[in-house]
Amino acid sequence: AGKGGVIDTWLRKHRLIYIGATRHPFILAIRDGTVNYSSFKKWLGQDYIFVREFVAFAASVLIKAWKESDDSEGDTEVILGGMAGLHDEIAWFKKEASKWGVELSETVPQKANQLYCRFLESLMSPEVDYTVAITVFWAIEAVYQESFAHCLEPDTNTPPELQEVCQRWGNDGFGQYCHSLKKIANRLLEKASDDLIVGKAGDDVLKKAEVELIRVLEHEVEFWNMSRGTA
Ligand code: HMH
Repeated sequence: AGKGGVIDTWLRKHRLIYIGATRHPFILAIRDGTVNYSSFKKWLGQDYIFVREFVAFAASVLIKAWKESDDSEGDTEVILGGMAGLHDEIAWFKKEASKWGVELSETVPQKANQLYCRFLESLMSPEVDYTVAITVFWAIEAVYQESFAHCLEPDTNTPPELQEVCQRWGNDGFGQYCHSLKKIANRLLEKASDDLIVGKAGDDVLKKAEVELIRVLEHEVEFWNMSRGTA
């Protein structure tokens, strides 16, 4: 891969869908202060359901990292740190839901959410390569990091009551964590492309990682669409 690694090469190649996921009208509405609060509440309830599913996916990635190697690179610590973050996030969702009057126990997953969760479930299988799974894991976290960090830039009109939400994924610590995940993914993708050169089975892994990355971006767009009530 060229400079910046495999991931940046793919993001350049699939730029439009990446922009679609990280600069969605729902995010732009938060950023310019025109967000519809019923959309926000819908997103909150649906994302809580998604995050619970995402915890199980994270656990499956952790197991793959642990099986993969001697872990001299410290992959499991990074993933475990992410899981600790998800633990906080679940508590935060409960607090936030009660603040906004969203009844989580009565929230039912909508179609786009169900499809996204089903997609995650398919990737929890032991047959799915660690390289593919960590690429997906990075992409899911990175979309939220990019999206919410965009709402915290100078000269935005993000409403004060939504600043904390944006901080959750837009803060520097979360940015660092996403960077660590990206480094792991790039390292493994680089290895898969080296395997390709020496005639080992790297082609399948690379192709699948790229395909699943695009699927993540598509699911993220659908997820935002659902929150806005356009899907
Ligand atoms: C739909 N994508 C969705 N929800 C999230 N909470 C994240 C990504 C980031 O964890």
